[in-house]
Amino acid sequence: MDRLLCGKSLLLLSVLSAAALRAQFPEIPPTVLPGATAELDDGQDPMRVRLFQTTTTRRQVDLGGWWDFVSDPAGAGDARGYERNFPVPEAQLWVPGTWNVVARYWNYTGPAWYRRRFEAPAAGTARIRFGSVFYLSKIWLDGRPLGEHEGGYLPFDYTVTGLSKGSHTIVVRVDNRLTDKSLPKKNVDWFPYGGIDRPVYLEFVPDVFIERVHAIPTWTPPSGAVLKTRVWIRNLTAAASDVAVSVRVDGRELVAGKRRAVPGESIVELEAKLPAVKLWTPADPHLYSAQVTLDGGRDDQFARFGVREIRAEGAHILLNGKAIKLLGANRHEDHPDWGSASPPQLLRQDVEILKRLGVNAVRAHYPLPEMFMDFCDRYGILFLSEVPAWQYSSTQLASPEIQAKMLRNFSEMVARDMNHPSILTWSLGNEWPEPDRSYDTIRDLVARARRLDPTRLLMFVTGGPHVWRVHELVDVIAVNWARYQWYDPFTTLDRQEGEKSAADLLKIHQRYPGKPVILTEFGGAEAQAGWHNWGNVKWSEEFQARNVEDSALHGLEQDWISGGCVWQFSDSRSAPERVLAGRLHGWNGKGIVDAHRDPKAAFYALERVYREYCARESADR
Ligand code: ADA
Repeated sequence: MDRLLCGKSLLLLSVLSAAALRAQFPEIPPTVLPGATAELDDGQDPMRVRLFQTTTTRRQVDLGGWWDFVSDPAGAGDARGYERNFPVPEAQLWVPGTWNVVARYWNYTGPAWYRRRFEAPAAGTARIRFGSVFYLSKIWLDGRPLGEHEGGYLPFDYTVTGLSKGSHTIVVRVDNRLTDKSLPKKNVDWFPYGGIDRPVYLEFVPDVFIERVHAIPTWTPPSGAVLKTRVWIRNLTAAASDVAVSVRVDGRELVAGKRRAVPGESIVELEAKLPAVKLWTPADPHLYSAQVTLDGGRDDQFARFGVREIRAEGAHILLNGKAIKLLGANRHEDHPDWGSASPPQLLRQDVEILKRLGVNAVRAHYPLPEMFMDFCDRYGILFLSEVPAWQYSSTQLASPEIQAKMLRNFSEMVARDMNHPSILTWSLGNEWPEPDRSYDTIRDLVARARRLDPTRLLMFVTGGPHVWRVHELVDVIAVNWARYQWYDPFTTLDRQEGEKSAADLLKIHQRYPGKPVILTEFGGAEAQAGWHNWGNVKWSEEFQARNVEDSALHGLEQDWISGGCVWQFSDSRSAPERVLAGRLHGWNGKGIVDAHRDPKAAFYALERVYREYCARESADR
């Protein structure tokens, strides 16, 4: 009885202090308000992919907007040649977008066809770039095949030579069915939104052009840095040529030189010292802009970078030489109105809500949009990015086909995101149920991934507090942990249960005292937004708030845990075939804000934990 009363008054206190907190932090940036059409501060990228201008030389044509759409459940379109004979459209759908937010196609998985006509303003060589198409795509221009691509979340492009000025038609066949061999696999715990779900555009390029730029700074304490600029040059002609490559940083020429561009692809490097740099930190995320130019203006590309150093030392993660704790959240690309195709305003709104929460780190199960990463760079949020190799069995991990997909995805993720100072870790996947059975496979994957980016911390995420042998392979031990097991039907916030899972977690550190541990997912309790209960009752906002708070505090109080990320930021839709006890109407309801971003009690509880931690930290300094 006493315990109950004590529990009630604690609960009352936390409700009251949540109210006090609300009064204490009433300032919500205006752009957080739903429906606000925020001007993007640096939004000079007219293609709305990045937060900054990417070129001054290329003429670009946005291929977003209304596309003709037809679903093809019987898979008849291939035989009927829809690429040339597109049938009467069923609908016009917005690109970037997904058909799974349109009532008629809400749960549709299968093939579907998109068509758009566009005007090329000039003749020439053009690159058509898709930010992401989920999941399988086949693309035709004027009835001729451009290529096929597998996998969402990452960009791909086709170069078209001899494009004529005037009208053209592009047709895309998309199929969002997942299988046991796809990445992610079928029955994954998020929705396989089908469609052209990130921006698509065309740009004119010269015959010798810049394909990609990596600007890789190395900090030389106390205040200098060396910038290595790696440039991928594509030469479409049959002859090698010498090109003048120059690198300007914040408008000033840093280094220039002649380099040979052979037919096909060449990778050239230029290195120079950056004197007196300002470091990138979460509190003061200073960014530099690098502009790479070919032959004094024949082609150019911009990259953004920040100078900071990340390394693991003993049980700590050091950012610029200082141990950091992650005050993080997991985020799915998901919203009831847009599915996986968040418009820029939503990306910005989410980042601002996360900042208000006090977050300094975000993790996702797959690469998030480039603009989200740009926001992380600008707002000082670290990012933990992952290959969507979610819960593969040992049989799946043993498959060479799956391994090849994982490594391809990893290298595409590094290729796209190498420049972001916000990227803290790369993860090869999540919660493989028996990872020690795949020890040799995982060791090889880790070694091959490390070669693709030796500068970042490498890990894969394990589920629950188990001591695995494979932990010895990674730079950071990543554990998904909740003090109270949500899927146990008798879960209560019982002290003994909580102590046991904390003791199990400690065993990992005792076995690997020289490695940092992070809680890649913590909290992990579902709450029906708006349902309150005074007791420790599952599904109530109060239950979730206590669980999240307890797990977060545990991660911050142990010196050997470098913090973690709450599971999860917002409620998200799960795979259509996923039927689980412990689920709200097919959604994953563990968001600390609901799917429309309205806060639950857990949001305020975690905000208090994160802000009090920061206040203590700055007082100690
Ligand atoms: C795991 C998994 C998440 C989610 C979560 C849950 O931790 O990594 O993707 O499925 O469980 O809600 O059960």
